[in-house]
Amino acid sequence: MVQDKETLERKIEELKEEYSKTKDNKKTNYHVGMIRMKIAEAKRDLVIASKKIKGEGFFVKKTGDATIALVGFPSAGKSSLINTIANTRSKTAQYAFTTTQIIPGTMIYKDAHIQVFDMPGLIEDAHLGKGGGRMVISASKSADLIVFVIDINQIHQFEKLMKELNALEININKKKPYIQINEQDTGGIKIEVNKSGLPEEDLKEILNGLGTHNAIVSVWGRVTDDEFISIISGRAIYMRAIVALNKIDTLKDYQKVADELSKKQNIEVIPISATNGINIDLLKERIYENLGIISVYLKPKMGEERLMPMILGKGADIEDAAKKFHTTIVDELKCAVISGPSAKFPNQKVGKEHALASGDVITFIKNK
Ligand SMILES: Nc1nc2c(ncn2[C@@H]2O[C@H](COP(=O)(O)OP(=O)(O)OP(=O)(O)O)[C@@H](O)[C@H]2O)c(=O)[nH]1
Ligand SMILES: [Mg+2]
Repeated sequence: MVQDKETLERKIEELKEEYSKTKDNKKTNYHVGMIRMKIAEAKRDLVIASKKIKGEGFFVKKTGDATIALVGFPSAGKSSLINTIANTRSKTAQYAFTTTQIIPGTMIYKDAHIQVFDMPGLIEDAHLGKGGGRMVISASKSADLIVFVIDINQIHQFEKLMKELNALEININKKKPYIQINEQDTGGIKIEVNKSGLPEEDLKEILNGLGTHNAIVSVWGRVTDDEFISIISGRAIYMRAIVALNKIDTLKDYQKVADELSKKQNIEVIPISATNGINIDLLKERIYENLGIISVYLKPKMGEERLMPMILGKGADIEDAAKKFHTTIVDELKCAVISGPSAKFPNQKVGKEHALASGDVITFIKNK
């Protein structure tokens, strides 16, 4: 049954009241988790009931080797930044809500084509769809890395941003705890491994509450009850992010502010000025590094000058490079000749499992 807006708003208020009453009682851990889940669901229904949100299920076409999203409050300098790092002209202005659509651009760094999305500014309650917030967050989810753009004079906005993302079950810079659930026909719930930090009883109750009654379960990492629910219901999202702390030209002691923010929030912070061009190369380098990519260069034949760049994931080996180049070459591949950072000496002969490094030059050698 679809409930109307007023009913849902009332329901959320009631649940919040119940939540605040039960919150501090340790024995009701599971109950609290369930209330929070119900609140989250009611909020989602509210968004749908409001029908104000366009672009839900919004799709941004991904191109290039990787994608980043510039996310922040209005006037933080997102558009000024995309204009500096990418080949785009996105409108900038002193007033808020200058950007109303997602503007794509391309940043080229070490031959990698990194797609950049300039987003409309987020505001409080963005997760409820305010100011098109859900569209922005939903598009950000498709990125490989989020770059939070924060005005150094407004650093309190960082926590607000995290709150908006957390409300949509997006976890930032957290490792996803490994949870294994093998459903069975009978036998009840058997917990084989429990490194969650939660009592076994709580795990069982949550699983029962979500309709799993027979299963062999292993939880390999620490989780809260909310996170456990979020993961097993398939809604949890894990994303990497860094902070571009902008407008440092307006504050003398910017490094101290950057260090404090980084330490407090446990996130990498790069102090920059988008309009004055300070630390822009450093930011590009940190984006590239945090994307976990490497740039290697294929040389078709020994002695040839022409090099073809190829972008791979960190940890890739010769065979991965061959696969990306052409699927058929893998079967014929004998070895490779490499020069560069991963080679012991120029033109070293290496096998298929040789791990590559950024800047390597590779020539494939086929079986005759
Ligand atoms: N002093 C200073 N001003 C900046 C810097 N970066 C951006 N600005 C100014 O801040 C204002 C807002 O910049 P925008 O780039 O439009 O901000 P935005 O985050 O795209 O804003 P919305 O599109 O409204 O979300 C403009 O007047 C910019 O000139 C900077 O590094 N230093
Ligand atoms: Mg803008």
